[in-house]
Amino acid sequence: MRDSYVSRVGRAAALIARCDPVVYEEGQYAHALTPEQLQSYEQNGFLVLPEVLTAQEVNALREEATSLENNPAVQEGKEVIREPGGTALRSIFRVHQLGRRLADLPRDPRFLEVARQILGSEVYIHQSRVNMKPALDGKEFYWHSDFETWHVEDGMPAMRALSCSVLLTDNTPFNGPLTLIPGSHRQFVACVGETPEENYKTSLRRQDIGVPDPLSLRMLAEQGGLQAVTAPAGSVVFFDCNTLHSSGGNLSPWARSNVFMVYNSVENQLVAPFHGMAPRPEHIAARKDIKALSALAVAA
Ligand code: 6CS
Ligand code: FE
Repeated sequence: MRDSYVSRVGRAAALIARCDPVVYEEGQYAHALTPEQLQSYEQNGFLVLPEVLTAQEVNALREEATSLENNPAVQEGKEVIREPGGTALRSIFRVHQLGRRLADLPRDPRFLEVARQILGSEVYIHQSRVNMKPALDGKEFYWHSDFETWHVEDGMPAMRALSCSVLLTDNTPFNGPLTLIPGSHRQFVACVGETPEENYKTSLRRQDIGVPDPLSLRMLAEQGGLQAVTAPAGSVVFFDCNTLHSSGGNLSPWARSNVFMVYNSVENQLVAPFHGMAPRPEHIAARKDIKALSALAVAA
């Protein structure tokens, strides 16, 4: 398969114009967003929907995430990533297969229909996680494009995936909110440096490889600005797989906990990772038994 987005091949950084649509099938495959919302997503590479979930729904989800966090079997499991330089939990992966409410979440029509509309096809979960960003201790996630990693390390062919982040706590200016560069999804930043073997064992704690160079970052930020998603618990952010984003450390005494569900088109299933790397494990990048998600009869 031709590699349209060559990155981490030792050469200098480069900007490659996106050659994939942002919204597929002109947004006609399903009907969830208004034309204005769809246009805003297409333009910026993300869309914030405030307070989609009720307080009761969010509390139940947060309780389930907390019980996973405190579950000794989960704590010892491969899905847990701890903060760099410490032991506090940073992320739990594959949460949509670990908790009941979290299992229903990707099939909630309020999210699934948006993903089907934007990706213009049936969809499945490529990856899910809860990023806990604990109080006083949650470290940053440096600037990156998820697609750059999913393309190079997971063999995701095209930019036909998106993340749906459900805020389990208020995201404020003080607890490390998700921050995005509007419009950055239109340029693929080819990164410098070679990928070490089993890179995920360190990159999920602190990502040093596959991050954009300062000049490209600055150029895209000067074009699109920076937007922090400060919103109440229960709000939802949809962002394109290639939109540059980061989040700062959390020095506030309140956690910033968000669930991330990554929807991939069934037409965009993973192939062998580009540049001959070994595939990452199933709990980080789904390859087996891929089935299109069916919507729950009613919202979870
Ligand atoms: O490597 C990955 O798949 C993960 N890395 C980051 C920093 N964001 C996306 C994803 O969770
Ligand atoms: Fe990310």
